[in-house]
Amino acid sequence: MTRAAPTTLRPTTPKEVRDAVLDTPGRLAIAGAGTAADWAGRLDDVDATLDTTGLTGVIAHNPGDMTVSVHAGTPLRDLAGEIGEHRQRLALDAARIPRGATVGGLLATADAGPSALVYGSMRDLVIGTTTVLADGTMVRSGGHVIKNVAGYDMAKLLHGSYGTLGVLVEVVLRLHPVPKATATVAVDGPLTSAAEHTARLVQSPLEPIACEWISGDPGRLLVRLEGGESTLHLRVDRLMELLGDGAHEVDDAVWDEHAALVAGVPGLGDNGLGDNGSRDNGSRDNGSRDNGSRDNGSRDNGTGAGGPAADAAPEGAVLRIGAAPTRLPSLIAELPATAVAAGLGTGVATVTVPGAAVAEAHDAVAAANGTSSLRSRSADLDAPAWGPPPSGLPVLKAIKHKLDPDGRLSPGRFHPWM
Ligand SMILES: Cc1cc2nc3c(=O)[nH]c(=O)nc-3n(C[C@@H](O)[C@H](O)[C@H](O)COP(=O)(O)OP(=O)(O)OC[C@H]3O[C@@H](n4cnc5c(N)ncnc54)[C@H](O)[C@@H]3O)c2cc1C
Repeated sequence: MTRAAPTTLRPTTPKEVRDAVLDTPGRLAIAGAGTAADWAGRLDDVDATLDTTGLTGVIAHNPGDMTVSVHAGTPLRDLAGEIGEHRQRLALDAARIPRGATVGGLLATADAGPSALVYGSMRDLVIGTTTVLADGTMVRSGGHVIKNVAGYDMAKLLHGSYGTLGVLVEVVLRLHPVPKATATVAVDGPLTSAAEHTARLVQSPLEPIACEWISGDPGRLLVRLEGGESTLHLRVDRLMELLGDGAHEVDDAVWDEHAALVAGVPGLGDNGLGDNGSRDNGSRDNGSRDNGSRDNGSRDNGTGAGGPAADAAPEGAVLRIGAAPTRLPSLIAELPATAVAAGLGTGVATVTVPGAAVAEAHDAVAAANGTSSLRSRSADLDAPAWGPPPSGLPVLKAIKHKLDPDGRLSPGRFHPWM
């Protein structure tokens, strides 16, 4: 095992992880690539950090079964490159994948991107995990087939656990084919009209992969389609008809602006979609279906270049909120949001609000029967990471107590709940 710093342990095998957990008394932080280090509750003081970025690589890829097992510290963009050779992908397009987010980190933070509308989140894509618990026990759950779970479904428990229940060392994932072609259609307008469009689209046979509204003046709805090279343009034409005047096909680079909003750093995209009203409305509708039919879904695989700068400081505080899709637009309208990326089909949105408004925003989301968590914020902001405690909190506490009775792992992440 290599020690990168006195208090940082960087194991390279599951056994080394177990040894690190057993040999290190006291409290442990678990870190991946650090792309979500400031999400959720701030870590309390710890005695050591267990860095999982030495646990990398594919363990087994079964192209015929469309499953892959990987070491948890593998950056998803690296995995995308390997399985992409077989024209397969993990159908997850979380905004931070191009910045190096690891498979384990994406699972532990319950992260997902716009295509969750069709493919779900990591929760739906993981079919097995191997985890080291606080007492050194190595727990294996699931595997390369779906129907083999017994006892706790650890993969589901670990989804969104923020390193508080155990150290993920291996993850088995179900894969999807890389689409032959993708296209994105945009139409400018406020959130309310975007929500109306989305309500019609998700009922239509067009099967949009993503319906996301990004804020601006007046804002813009982005709709992504996937399909065969010879037929996609027909669906694009039909989609533009349904969306009406002003709808036009845009380059995939528009999703960089979306990713920047999700990271709380709007305006980093280079495609003229900033809040300055200088959108190149329609100019990208170049009629070039060939250009629109990009052939590899590389953005979905997280291999696209660009995305928000890793170290750009968010303006205000970034909250991830979830609510019933029908309730989401009115909920967002209530919030003092300065930037929004809203999944109008999924009900999941990322909003940037002034730091002083975080507690009030949590309350508004809870009042709408939604959930919220704090993502990025400035270092000096003292704001609650989570909203009012959920009714299931005693069950969460009992599970935490069962798996980590001494509270060694990632203390503080669920503050103020536990
Ligand atoms: C790795 C793996 C192995 C599996 N192995 C088997 C197996 O061997 N045999 C088998 O029959 N099924 C198996 N299943 C499926 C089994 O977990 C259930 O069928 C599954 O929970 C329901 O699937 P779902 O996707 O509809 O809901 P899920 O994605 O599991 O759940 C959706 C939501 O509903 C909640 N929920 C689900 N079920 C209930 C419930 N009964 N009460 C309250 N809330 C609930 C969940 O907490 C979650 O919030 C397996 C699933 C996985 C991931």
